[in-house]
Amino acid sequence: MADADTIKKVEDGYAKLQGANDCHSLLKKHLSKQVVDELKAKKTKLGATLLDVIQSGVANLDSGVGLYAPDAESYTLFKPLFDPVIQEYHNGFGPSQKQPQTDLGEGKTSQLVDLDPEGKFINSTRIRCGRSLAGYPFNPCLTEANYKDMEGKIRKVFDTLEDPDLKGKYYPLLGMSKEDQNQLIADHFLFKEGDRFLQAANACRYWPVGRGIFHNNAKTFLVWVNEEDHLRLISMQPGGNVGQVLERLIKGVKTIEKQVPFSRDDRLGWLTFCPSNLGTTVRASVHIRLPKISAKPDFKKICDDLKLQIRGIHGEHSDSEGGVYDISNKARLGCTEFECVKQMYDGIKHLIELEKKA
Ligand code: ADP
Ligand code: CIR
Repeated sequence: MADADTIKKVEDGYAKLQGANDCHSLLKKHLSKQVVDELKAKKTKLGATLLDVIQSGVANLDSGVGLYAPDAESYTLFKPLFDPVIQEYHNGFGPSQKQPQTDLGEGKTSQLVDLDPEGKFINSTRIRCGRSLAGYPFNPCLTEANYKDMEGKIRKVFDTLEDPDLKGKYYPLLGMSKEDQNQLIADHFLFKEGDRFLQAANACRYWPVGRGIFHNNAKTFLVWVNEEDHLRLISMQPGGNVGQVLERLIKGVKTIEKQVPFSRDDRLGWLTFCPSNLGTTVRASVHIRLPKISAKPDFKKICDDLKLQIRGIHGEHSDSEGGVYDISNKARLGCTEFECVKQMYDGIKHLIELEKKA
């Protein structure tokens, strides 16, 4: 059972959220007094409490989601909070629904012809998915030894990659020069440092131990190690050839998953630290210039209706620069991986048509 101090902090957090009129997170919306009272004393086997779940959204009132799962058990123990958040984020995925079988889109990538063959709109295309190593909890419950151990395991796998599209080198954050790190971040290859949402979730302990990036020479296949998720597998390249980007990601996922077992839940699919990434874990995005339609007041509504999410040029919680937006599928659960990519593909095709007509 959670101790009195923890319970008090949960109650104070609830009061803070209630008093914050400019907070519009899913956490605030779904953390009712009834949910607080039902869950505030509970503790997972690894010792995670409701405070661990909500503390990022309490500290960051501008959160969109506002909660994280410290371990896999949290998704069931704190279900009365997670389920409505999951349902609202992922297109109504209800408590009795199940994530379909994985379908990355093998054999179907040729359907995804270049969205912008003349190179007028799309700077680059990126598809990423997250994976958690089976047998390890998420960030707040990991020890320094766990980080080292996990990094060691995955480095061995990187060493076995032979395919010319995939093979490359692992660069640990520990020992990387600030200059190299900042350049990789500025070029959109590496995760940023000091994310306040992750820090408040207690997800950056022992940083930079166990954190790093693998990439091939061309920086078109990359793997982030131990940032928000244990692994983020990424395929990206200049232009709008979504089919090529997906083809490379499929190759990478299939090669790596043969060697490492990943955590999958029968209902929630591939498990991730943030409930927004559950299921497929796929975010397929383009960096795109749509100067005419993006200037319209209803641009966000157009994207919402297409089930697309708009981010800024440096990822989540950043702003657009030079009229370039990051537009991706929003939902990742209740659909297949291929459907997530197709959601982005069809939506972007439509946006380009609107831009041409405007
Ligand atoms: P994630 O996509 O893993 O959820 P972020 O939104 O923080 O995380 O984005 C991570 C990085 O990937 C950022 O630098 C972002 O600009 C970059 N990125 C995302 N989509 C694209 C894209 N289509 N082309 C180039 N870089 C991209
Ligand atoms: C928020 O609620 O805004 C942050 N905690 C991020 C939520 C979704 N993004 C993510 O998982 N990368």
